Amino acid sequence: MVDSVNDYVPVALPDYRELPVERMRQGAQAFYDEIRARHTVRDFSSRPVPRDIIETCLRAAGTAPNGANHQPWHFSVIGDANMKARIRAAAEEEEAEFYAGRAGEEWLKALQPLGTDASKPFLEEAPWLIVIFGERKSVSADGVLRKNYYVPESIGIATGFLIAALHRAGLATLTHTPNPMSFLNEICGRPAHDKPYILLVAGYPKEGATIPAHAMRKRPLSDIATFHT
Ligand code: IYR
Repeated sequence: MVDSVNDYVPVALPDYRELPVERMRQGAQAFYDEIRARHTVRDFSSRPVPRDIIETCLRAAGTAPNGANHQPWHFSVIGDANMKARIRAAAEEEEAEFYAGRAGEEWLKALQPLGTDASKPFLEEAPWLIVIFGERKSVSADGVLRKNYYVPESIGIATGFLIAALHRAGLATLTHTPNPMSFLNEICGRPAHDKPYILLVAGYPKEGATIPAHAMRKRPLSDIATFHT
C-alpha cells in the first residue's frame, strides 16, 4: 500500500535559462566539437592529478537522472598504489582467460581492431581508478534498506556525465570492463548487493599514446537516427 501521506513537494524550476535559437545552435555545436575530441585512451602517464578535480567531476556525475532519485551509485576512487596493484593482478588473471578463449571466437574477433589484450599496465600507471558500482539496494534517509530501480540505466547515464566532466577537465579516460569483475567488491569493500559496472581509468595520456584507427570511425547521423516529422 502506498503511504497516504503525500510526500510530493513541487518547487519552481530553479535554474533554467532559455537561449535564443542562434545561441542554442552554437551551444549544441560547441558541445559536439568538445565531446568529439574525447577518445578512449589506453596508455596513461603516472603524472598525478589533484583529487579535488576528480571530486568535482564526481559531483557532476551525481546530478545524473536516475531511478526514483535513489541515486543508486557508488564510486570507489582509488589512488592507493597497493590497491591498484591488487586490482591489476586480479583483472589480468580474469582477462588472461577471457582472451585465451572464454570470450568466444566472435567476441575476440570483434576486439581485434582495438588491439587489446590481457595486459593492463594502466591499472597501476594511471593516477586514478574509479570503480562504478550500481547499488541494487541502498539505505534510505530513514535507515531502511530498500530496492533501487533502473540501476543499469542510471549507472550508464552517470558514467556518461562523469566521462564528459573528466574530458572537460582535460583528462583522458578508459572505460575498462574486466570480465568478470566481482573481485572489485572485495577489494573496494562493497556489499554483495552492489554490482560493479565499469572501472573508469582517468589521468593524462602517456606521451606518444596511440588510439586504434578503428575507434575514429563514427557512424553518420543518417545511420544512427531516424526523424519522424
Ligand atoms: N574486458 C576486456 C575486453 C574488452 C571488451 C570490449 I566489448 C571492449 O570494447 C574492449 C575490451 C578488456 O578490457 O580488455
